[in-house]
Amino acid sequence: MTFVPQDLHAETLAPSGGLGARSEPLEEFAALQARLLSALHALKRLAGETAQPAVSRLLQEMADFEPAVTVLGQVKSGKTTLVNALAGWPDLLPTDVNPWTSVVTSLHLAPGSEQGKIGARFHLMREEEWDRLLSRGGRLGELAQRADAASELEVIRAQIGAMRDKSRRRLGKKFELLLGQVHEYGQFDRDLLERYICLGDDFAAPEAAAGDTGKQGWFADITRSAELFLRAPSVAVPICLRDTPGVNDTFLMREQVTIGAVRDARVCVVVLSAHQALSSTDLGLLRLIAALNARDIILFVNRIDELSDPAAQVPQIEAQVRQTLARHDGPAGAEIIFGSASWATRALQGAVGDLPPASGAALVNWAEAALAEPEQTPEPAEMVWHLSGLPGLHRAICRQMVAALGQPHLLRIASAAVTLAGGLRAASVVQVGGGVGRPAPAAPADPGGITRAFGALRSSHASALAAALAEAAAAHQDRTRRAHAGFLDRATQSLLRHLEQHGDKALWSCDPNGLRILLKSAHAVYASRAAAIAGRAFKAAVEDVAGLLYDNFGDAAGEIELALPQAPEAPAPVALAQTIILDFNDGWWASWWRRARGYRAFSERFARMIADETAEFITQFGSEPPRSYAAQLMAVLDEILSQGQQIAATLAEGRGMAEGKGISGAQGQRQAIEALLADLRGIVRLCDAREGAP
Ligand SMILES: Nc1nc2c(ncn2[C@@H]2O[C@H](COP(=O)(O)OP(=O)(O)OP(=O)(O)O)[C@@H](O)[C@H]2O)c(=O)[nH]1
Ligand SMILES: [Mg+2]
Repeated sequence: MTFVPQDLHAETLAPSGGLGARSEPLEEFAALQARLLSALHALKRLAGETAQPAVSRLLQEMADFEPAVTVLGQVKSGKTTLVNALAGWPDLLPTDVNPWTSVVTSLHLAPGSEQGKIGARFHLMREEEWDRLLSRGGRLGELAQRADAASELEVIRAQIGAMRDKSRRRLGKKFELLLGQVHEYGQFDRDLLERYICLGDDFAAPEAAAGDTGKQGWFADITRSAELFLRAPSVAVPICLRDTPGVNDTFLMREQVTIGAVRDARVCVVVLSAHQALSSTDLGLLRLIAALNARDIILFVNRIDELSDPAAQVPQIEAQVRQTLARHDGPAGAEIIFGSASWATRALQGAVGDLPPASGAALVNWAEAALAEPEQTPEPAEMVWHLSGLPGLHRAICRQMVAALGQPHLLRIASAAVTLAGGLRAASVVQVGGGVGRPAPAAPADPGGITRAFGALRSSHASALAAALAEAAAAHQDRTRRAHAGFLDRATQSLLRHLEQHGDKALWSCDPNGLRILLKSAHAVYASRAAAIAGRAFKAAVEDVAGLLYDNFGDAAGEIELALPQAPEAPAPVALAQTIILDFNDGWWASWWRRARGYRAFSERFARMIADETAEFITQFGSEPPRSYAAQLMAVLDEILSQGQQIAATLAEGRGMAEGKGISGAQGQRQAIEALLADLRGIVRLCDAREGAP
């Protein structure tokens, strides 16, 4: 057997019939997805004019589904190299010591038999975003304003200023015009990517004359996001791979961008460098990891090729990473995979013969530890690929992708399809009437009356849910405020103790992570309450819809299986990860301390200052997550009622059809619907079983 790395990659991410292919979760998912798709097409054929648009909507949702994997992590840990290797495309995105990634880049990979770059879209920052970063009113601007000399914030202010000057100088008059633009290309190459997504090392240095738009990094500092569209034989279903800038404590420019990118991420790969894996200096990254949902995170410790003795060092690094995570309230039990994107790249390029000597020695050392029993001499590239950790990472990603995204998506669509098919079956009962031994349907309903009745249901359920969620949100705000007050209180107590014991000469500092932990648990309480409230509201709505259908269509309505949707999970409280002034313990704090010393009512001033510094953060945290989650939940409720109304229309249509169609035609239709329903229920069961699986 000749080994082609690309194919091996294809087998792991998207098995195409090779060894162990059937066990791959993504492969099973793709098969189930195909089955649901053909059932939906059958449903569309059976549906009358009234029900067809609803089926088309489900088909559209199937077509739009694109699970995403977000790669984040330490600066220069090899995120981009890893993203390329995951895509099976070693030199796709630019990686190097310089340039470095400065924007969130989404690779939209669509299955295809041949690799191809089919388009690129770049969003440039909007005026407001730029302003928010730079202006005095902006968060960073504000932080920088308060910064005293020699503080980290001074560095940020300098960075912001340099960036603005550089962009303005370089782009000249075009600068204002460019803001907010979207640039689209039918093709892309490395030069184009470098112009938009990489900042070079000439970052603060003088640069080329205005008009030279071909240079690396030309638009990078005003680009907000990049989307690249590709065909890849390595994927079984459309997938989005998202590369993000490194999380770096002193380079806050991109913090908001990265936080925004992980806000809704359910599959996060956190990349660390083996030689300095997660120390307590990685505060920005630790904050982000701690704010994400623990089960959504997979850790990849990269660059083990740079270790002198990986076999011995890997277990030590793992212990140290888990310890650091535990200390920072992070996911200490998360899956940790060790590997080397460098080795993966070599394997993909078929260039494993000329590894640098140190890397080769590390490989041999790691092979002894990682390969349980020497296999029957695998091909070198195959062995390197295996040792690179990529197959294990693929598996973990696929598992997580199917469990967190794929399976709930199929379950939702299949359940909606069962309801629609049940509506069709009921319509056929209406047509057949007593002919198949069922009671005759109730007296013909008045369509205008049904529409009005649904209108009334919709508004009463919507206002009930909105009111209950508003109450939960108010309780959340209250808990948030109390957490804030409790934090201030404890911090002040601790300050007083410090003053008693050490006087005001010794510097004391205040760690805001206690506040974050309190807020995170407040958020968890809110999320589970809101989900429970929504669950009850959904159930009540489904019951009322069933009642309304029964009142209008009699026993025929009993044929319908109304789906009871689950409340979607609340997004992780990633806003907690943003840097607040208290995160900076150096310059500004020392100087505040110096200035404040000797003042009376020291602790009072302290409490006021901390309260001021955290007020906006607290207000925002108290209101924003409930607002966005409530909108999500209200949309699900609306869907239940639309679906009910849809079915009423289908039933009314069935009654109309009864006059035109013979009984045998209706019975044939009924048999086809029965078969389809059985298939759809089978799909629902499979999705449900998976949901219950660990
Ligand atoms: N030795 C070794 N080098 C690696 C590995 N992965 C990446 N590199 C190198 O490290 C440098 C940085 O890699 P990138 O992939 O650009 O790292 P990054 O994390 O995306 O960097 P930023 O986006 O700037 O934070 C490049 O020169 C890569 O070739 C690895 O596993 N081992
Ligand atoms: Mg990068």
